[in-house]
Amino acid sequence: MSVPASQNSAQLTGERNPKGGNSTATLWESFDPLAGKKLEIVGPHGEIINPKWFPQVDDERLIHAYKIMLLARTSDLRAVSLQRQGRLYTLPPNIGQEACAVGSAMAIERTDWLVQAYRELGAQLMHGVPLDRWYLLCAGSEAGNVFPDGMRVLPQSVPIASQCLHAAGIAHAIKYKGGSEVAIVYFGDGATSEGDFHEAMNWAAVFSCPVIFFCNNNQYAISYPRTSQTKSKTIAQKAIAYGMPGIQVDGNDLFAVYRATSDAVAWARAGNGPVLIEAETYRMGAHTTSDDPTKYRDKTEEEVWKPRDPIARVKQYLQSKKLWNDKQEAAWRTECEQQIEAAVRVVEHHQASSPEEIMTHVYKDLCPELREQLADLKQFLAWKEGK
Ligand SMILES: Cc1ncc(C[n+]2csc(CCOP(=O)(O)OP(=O)(O)O)c2C)c(N)n1
Repeated sequence: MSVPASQNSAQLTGERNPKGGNSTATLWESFDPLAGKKLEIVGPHGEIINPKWFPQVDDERLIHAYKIMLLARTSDLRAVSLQRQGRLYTLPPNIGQEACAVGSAMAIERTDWLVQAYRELGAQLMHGVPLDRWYLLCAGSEAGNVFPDGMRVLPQSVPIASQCLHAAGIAHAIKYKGGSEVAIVYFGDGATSEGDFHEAMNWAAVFSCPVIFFCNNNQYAISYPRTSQTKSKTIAQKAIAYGMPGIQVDGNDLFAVYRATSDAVAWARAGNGPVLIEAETYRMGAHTTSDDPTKYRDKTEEEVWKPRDPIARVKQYLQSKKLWNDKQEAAWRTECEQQIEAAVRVVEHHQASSPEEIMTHVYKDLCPELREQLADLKQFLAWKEGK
């Protein structure tokens, strides 16, 4: 189903750039976040609004990206419905952030490292992760964090921003070993208020590590709005303090996300060090299925973002170029349903994890404190079951 990035004919039409390239100005020089510049390429109706920076992407690859966005969306909606039926546990919906996930993962190769937070279903699928892994994790199984051999994907990270350090470490190792791979790490706007984010940015910049810091600025950290948690006008500008390029992009525009990430990957691969990308987007759903966004945000705000749906935008672009039609849409939606059914069947036939696995999956030998905690847990579960 997936098309490797290397098959991508993406010859960038706009000014090109990584150091040593043939260009006049880098993307980041042209889109200085301190000057209020943001990269936008395709508008809300699929119209090209900034042809200069339009990435020339192979049609097949673009259609593939659209299909993955749709698969991520339908899988997400289905998972929320299954959670409401008690068939999956608490999960963080991805809806609204598909362009961020798919557009960025589209820019990396299979040999590169994907270091995710917990809202990157589209990136996982784009990188070739089987759909059932995501459902398995939502069903509480650690098997969801075990990827096919050789796949360079880290487990989902729930401790906020900790994965930024993992990515910086991986990128440092790549550099030390003289490799040409890059690592891309995802995190939210809230994560930029954590120490781990700052330590990782500093380390990566000082040692010129090939890592792309990708911030999904979806406007909220649970109920806390982006505007209340940092005094910086943009998140992208935080890069400047660390001595690396930073760029703000329209995160609901697949083309802008892809263009910025492609340039960042080329920049990092060429040995120039890290880049920070801030993708401005909106979490259309709840923070998790345990959350109620009506308690802290206005319905009118959600209405403002609705017409900016990242999937509708790509669809309109494809249709305007006669690359996609209603018949193909209906056929792909049926295919999505079949893939989801198959993944759900895997989950429902999977043996449930034991409580011990919470600890034994992580540690080879348990220390006395953990042994004690495990004994307490078992005692509690036995009491709960009335034994
Ligand atoms: C170190 C840490 N502190 C607190 C939490 C509780 N927590 C879970 S999600 C979340 C908000 C994260 O917001 P953001 O980084 O913007 O990502 P988003 O969920 O919006 O994608 C918090 C505080 C946590 N998981 N880890």
